[in-house]
Amino acid sequence: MRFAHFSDIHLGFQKSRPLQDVEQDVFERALDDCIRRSVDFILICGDTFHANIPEMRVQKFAFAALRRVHEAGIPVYVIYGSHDFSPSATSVIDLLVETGYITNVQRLASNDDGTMSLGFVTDEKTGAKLAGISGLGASKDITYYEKLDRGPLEAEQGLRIFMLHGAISEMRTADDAAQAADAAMPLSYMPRNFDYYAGGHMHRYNRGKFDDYPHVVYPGTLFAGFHSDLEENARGATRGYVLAEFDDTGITDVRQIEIKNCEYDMVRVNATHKTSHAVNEEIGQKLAGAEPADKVVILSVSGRMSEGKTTDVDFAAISDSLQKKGAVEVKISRRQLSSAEYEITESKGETAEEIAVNSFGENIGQVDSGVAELTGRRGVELAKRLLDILGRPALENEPLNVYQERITGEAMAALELDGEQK
Ligand SMILES: [Mn+2]
Repeated sequence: MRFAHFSDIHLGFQKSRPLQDVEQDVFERALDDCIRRSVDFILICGDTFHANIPEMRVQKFAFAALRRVHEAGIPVYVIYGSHDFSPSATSVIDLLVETGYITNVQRLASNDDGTMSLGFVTDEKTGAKLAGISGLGASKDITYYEKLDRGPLEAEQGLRIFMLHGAISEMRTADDAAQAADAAMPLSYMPRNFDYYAGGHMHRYNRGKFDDYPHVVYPGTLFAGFHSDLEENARGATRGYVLAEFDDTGITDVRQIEIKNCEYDMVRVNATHKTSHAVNEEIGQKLAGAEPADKVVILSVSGRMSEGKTTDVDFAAISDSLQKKGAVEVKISRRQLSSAEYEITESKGETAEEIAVNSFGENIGQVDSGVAELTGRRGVELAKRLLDILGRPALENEPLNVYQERITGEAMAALELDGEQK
């Protein structure tokens, strides 16, 4: 028997048409691969979609692909992630649950004594027992773990799988922490002695073995859900899903199944002690021999120039010329480019996500509030979540007043405020 484990697919993340096509293609090929291998079931551990209401184009191909899986007789078990959950509005996940193409695994109930109980969903064909807790954004799900009554979960017999969407301290590398700077929880928050811990939220493939926690696995994103994921792809990161084999004795094999996405070209230029003119020249030379057709090109320029302004490096022209040569997409990373002649002080960070977190972190000390949610690390997470919500675009044909009301509702829910949403 075998199951496939996915997470952080982030359908709808890509903004340009060529990368949207790759995103769709990768998703469809991955699910078709599962059908071809006759997996017994599929797990998706959160952030299946990049937003709770993705655009119709995304919903259409996702529904079609999941219908094929359903018709092949393969159940799909999911939890929400921090991106596709909404406390105030219906999520596309709820629509897919209604069609019967997927099952939401979370069976969480509050007890009178303040603890919380978690129930199992049993996979009919294999008898595997699944329990899971969704990611709620701003690491709010951690409060569920703190109240979780783990005894009955640990006493359950049979093959047990625990699905989660969150960072586990023991598994997190410094790079992970920089990429998604939210709170991590200790492994001991999970019920012990499950056969397999199916993780989501961390975008890099990672597996660990610990006492009482034999298989803790993060498949990572399928393609990209952060801009930095594309750069990691260009540096050679293998993306795909995890295939786990099991029998009556437990898990017998765990391995990553690679799903190729697209071709990349990574061009790095060290600008240290060079003039802006020399940097332009060097970029030109390095790109002259490049064959960017049908590739995603990542141009990374870093270092402190001796002369000229960072704006003298003509990234727009470079990007144009690469696109004329047929590049699928040109991503320019210049966060670590500076000049001795013109210093600009900015919040540090490589990605928009990091910059936001760092800026909030540097400024949150000025918030004079007795409310714990608005200060410290929790305040930073809440601010990041609000920024994410407020940056969401209107849906196609969505009237302005409906859009405003929806976004206001989402923001109020994130702040845990009731009241007139007008
Ligand atoms: Mn994610």
